[in-house]
Amino acid sequence: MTITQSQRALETKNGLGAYAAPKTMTPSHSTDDALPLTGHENLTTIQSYLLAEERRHEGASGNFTWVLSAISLAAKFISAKVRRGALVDALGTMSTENVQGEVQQRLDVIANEALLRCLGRRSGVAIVASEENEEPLLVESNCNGKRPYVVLFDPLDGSSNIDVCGGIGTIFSILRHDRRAESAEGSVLQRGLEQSAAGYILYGPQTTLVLTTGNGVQQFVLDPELGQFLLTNDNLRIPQANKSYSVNEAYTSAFPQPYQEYLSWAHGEGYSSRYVGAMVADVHRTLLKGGVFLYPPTERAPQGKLRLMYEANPMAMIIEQAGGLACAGTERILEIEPTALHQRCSVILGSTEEVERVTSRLQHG
Ligand code: AHM
Ligand code: MG
Repeated sequence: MTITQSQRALETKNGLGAYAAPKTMTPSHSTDDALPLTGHENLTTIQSYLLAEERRHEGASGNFTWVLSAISLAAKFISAKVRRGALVDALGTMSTENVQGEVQQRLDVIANEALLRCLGRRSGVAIVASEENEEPLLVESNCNGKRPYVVLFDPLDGSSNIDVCGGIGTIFSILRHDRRAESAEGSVLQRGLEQSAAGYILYGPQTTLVLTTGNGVQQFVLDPELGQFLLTNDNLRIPQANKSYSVNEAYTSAFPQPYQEYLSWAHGEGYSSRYVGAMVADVHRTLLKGGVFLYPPTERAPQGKLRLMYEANPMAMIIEQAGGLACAGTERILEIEPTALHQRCSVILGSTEEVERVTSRLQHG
């Protein structure tokens, strides 16, 4: 649309020339519709969204907004590296292993460093903990006790998809720093229910950031031309049901019996199967379309494979805030008392009806 066309469209929509507006406008106008540049463009950035939220909380210091802005900056940096991939020599493996004993991909390391650097320099961050580091890192200059937040993350989830141009993502969880704790790990080991915020960034055909601060779920999409995450949905809700399950079905014979029975029941009911093999991509699809995502215990991983503190907890908070359920077996994930930073748990999350179909089998199994 040309400028003249879009001006005309506005004139029709507003009943007056858009550019006649200054007469009634004062500098105190701050909402997007006070200055309808085009009337159609989405101009609510994640920063403006967070600042507006901050204003609703009396006494907010701005620290939280600052922490989120560090995460969105790191996400833009990671997204740029992911997009260029082999062109900037960012693909392939390192000669090192991470704390889980897994071979690190170059992008794992790049993403981890980006998050550590962005978060480590922000006031507000007391401790950062990553899937890639054995111990939580105490941000050095925080000993004055003024920094209130702990940030945990999986810098690049779904590493096996990196080299094949598949969906990958970053998952994060934000907790309040517990100053009574005797060690950094002591402050980190809080139940998922204590999370102040949680989110993920999916580097797919678009880069999208999904966030909850405990007040519903918001989705932002990175506009590559503006270099900004723009709000596209301020209240994502998960469908109550959908005949779709997401699980690595090759492991079926290693799952406990009730999971096997659920899958065989779903086959008879005409369910479809969708599995990307990257939790961020599989949970994102489940959130938007409904269904259930499962990573059950297996013989090889009796506690499950996914990590409680920076994979299951943040995803559980998002799914619950969107109106769904998230369980580890029959237990609500957000109520699990953690005992170790890298502890694993099994996961069943998604639409309420679909999760209940699995958990009821586990209860009676
Ligand atoms: P990662 O954090 O090392 O990438 O591993 C976690 C990933 C999840 O994204 C995904 O749901 C799962 O591992 C896939 O595991 P599997 O290959 O056993 O199905
Ligand atoms: Mg992961």
